[in-house]
Amino acid sequence: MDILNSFSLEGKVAWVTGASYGIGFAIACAYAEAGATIVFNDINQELVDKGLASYKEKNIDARGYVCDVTDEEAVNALVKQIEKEVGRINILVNNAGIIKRIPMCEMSSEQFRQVIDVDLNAPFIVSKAVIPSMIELGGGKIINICSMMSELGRETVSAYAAAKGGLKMLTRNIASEYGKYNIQCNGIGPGYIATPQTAPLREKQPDGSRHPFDSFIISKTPAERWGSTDDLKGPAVFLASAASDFVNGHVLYVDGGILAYIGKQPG
Ligand code: NAP
Ligand code: GCO
Repeated sequence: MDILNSFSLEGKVAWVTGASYGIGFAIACAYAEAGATIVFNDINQELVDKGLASYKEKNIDARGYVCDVTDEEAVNALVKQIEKEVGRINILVNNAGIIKRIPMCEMSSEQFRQVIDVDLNAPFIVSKAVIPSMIELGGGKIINICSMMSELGRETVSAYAAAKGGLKMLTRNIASEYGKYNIQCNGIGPGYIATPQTAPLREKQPDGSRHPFDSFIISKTPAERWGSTDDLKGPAVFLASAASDFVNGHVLYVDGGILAYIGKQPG
């Protein structure tokens, strides 16, 4: 296979969870450009319809389904429906996620549990639902959307960091347990990306100045900018394609260098 063809996703069915917009949407668009058939879900019909319209604007004939990824029964039913209506799933991206920014001692155990449920339990549920069919197909690709918080902590994101740290280890464990079936499970660890999820961290101040956290991230990023969802497309196609068939259990950080950098010196 020549090197460019090794990045092709022609003939593949890719399911990206929570992909009506944001990072999931960008990854799905990249997969469509690489030749894959796109399937996505979101938590309600309004979001699915919004996503379908967005994909249509890009001439992508995506299939959208309403499904809460924390609901194991709904996920198992959806996998059967996708296999019947579209085909068996070759590529799964566990993208759906939430964050609650609350100081830990002010966070209720229910709030903590909600984040763990979406960001960690759901990737377990969805991966478990698709792996048997991937084994029958002779292999597959699972990509878990991890985070800087798979490696680092910060104030107010205890649940999210615990979930994303766990997701890194779930990634490694799926790789370990199912690599013999030619299933590669890897993670993408986006840095700080401009999406609705991080909008509160970038809001302009009343005086028009930058949000303090915005300035902080610029000082912690060698690239001196926030990432865009476009920055994730190439790495996501690589991990979904034959080009990465011997890459397994790896978390590819797409962070502009944050994890390598102590931070800009003052002055
Ligand atoms: P986003 O804008 O909040 O989008 C997340 C998507 O997941 C939304 O469509 C959301 O629907 C959906 N979702 C949430 N809970 C769900 C559930 N139970 N079932 C089905 N869908 C659900 O987030 P994003 O910034 O694109 O991030 C996508 C992923 O990347 C997340 O896992 C996030 O943790 C991770 N990440 C983001 C960044 C960043 O800087 N943005 C960096 C590193 C990692 P609703 O609109 O209903 O919430
Ligand atoms: C936060 C941000 C981050 C990003 C991302 C960084 O509040 O610190 O939301 O958690 O979402 O996970 O990689």
